Amino acid sequence: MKNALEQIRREAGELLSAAADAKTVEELRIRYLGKKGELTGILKQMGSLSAEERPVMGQLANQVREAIETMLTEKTDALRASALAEKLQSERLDVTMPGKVRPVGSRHPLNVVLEEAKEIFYGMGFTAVEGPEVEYDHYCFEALNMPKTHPARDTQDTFYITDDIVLRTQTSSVQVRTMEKQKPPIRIISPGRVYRSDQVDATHSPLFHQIEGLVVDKGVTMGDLKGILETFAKRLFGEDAKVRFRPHHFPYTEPSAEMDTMCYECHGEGCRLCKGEGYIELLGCGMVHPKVLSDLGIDPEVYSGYAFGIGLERIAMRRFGIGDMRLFYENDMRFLGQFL
Ligand code: 2NM
Repeated sequence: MKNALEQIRREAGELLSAAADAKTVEELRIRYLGKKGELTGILKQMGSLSAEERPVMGQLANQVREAIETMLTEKTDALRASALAEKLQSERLDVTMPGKVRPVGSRHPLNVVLEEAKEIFYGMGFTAVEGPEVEYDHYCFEALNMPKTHPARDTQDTFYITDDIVLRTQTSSVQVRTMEKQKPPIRIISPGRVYRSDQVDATHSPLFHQIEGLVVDKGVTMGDLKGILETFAKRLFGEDAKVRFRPHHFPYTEPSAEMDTMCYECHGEGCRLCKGEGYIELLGCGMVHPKVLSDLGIDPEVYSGYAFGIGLERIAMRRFGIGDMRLFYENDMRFLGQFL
């Protein structure tokens, strides 16, 4: 029995030192110390021993048990320690490594100018209104005093979806929708995408952006229109900006005008950029045509209004000195990254 006990201690020691994981260690614990384990098996045979031998063997058996328990604990600790060491090694963080460069985005130049223009108009009491880009012919043309046969409806310039539905060519459609729903006073801007069947070049694109404005109230005059637009130009281009108004024609305004800003290249002298004029066209505007108002149920004898339309691309080009409109749509980071 003494030999058997020593054999167990030796064998358990060898197997434990070879054990490579917690599962094997647990299997060995059950094999040697469990209820049906080898040590228990030996202890069960103690009954057959003599009275002198029994305490000696009992003591030896306890020593073997303790020895195996110690080895199990040590092995478990060793396995835990090496697992931890491995984890620390594999998850090691080198805080001295250079950081990853994450490029910071910037606003699109059209958004920069859009936000600026909105802020300027908000400051003058306007509210922004949006509307559909796919629009009924009625809101885009008919309600703006351009019946089917009107020359301003040159089919070349419009994308037709059906006979009655178009891609809006200006955001005036949004203003018509507003006048239809809301009674004066009205004081809105309508920024948004517009579409025209234009050939792409440095100053044309089939998709571009507009901000239109509309004010309808009692006693609104052309003087109000001029004041608002001159203020807008000064806020946008600087207090020294000079503007001038020229007579023009739009079917939906009467009288109509175009507003120019003094050429930023020659300061009014006349040069190649402004074609000798000293001024460059910035926007169209006018007093809302009485027929447009009355068709929408607004009495032109009581109310009057002014409206204007500004191309966002044109403002951005002038503001940043951009020579070619196509740059706005090409998503070239070398271009886009310049407008923070
Ligand atoms: C422009 C120029 C002049 C305009 C007119 C209207 C409406 F709906 F009141 F009739 N909205 N926008 C207008 C007037 C637009 O763009 C160059």
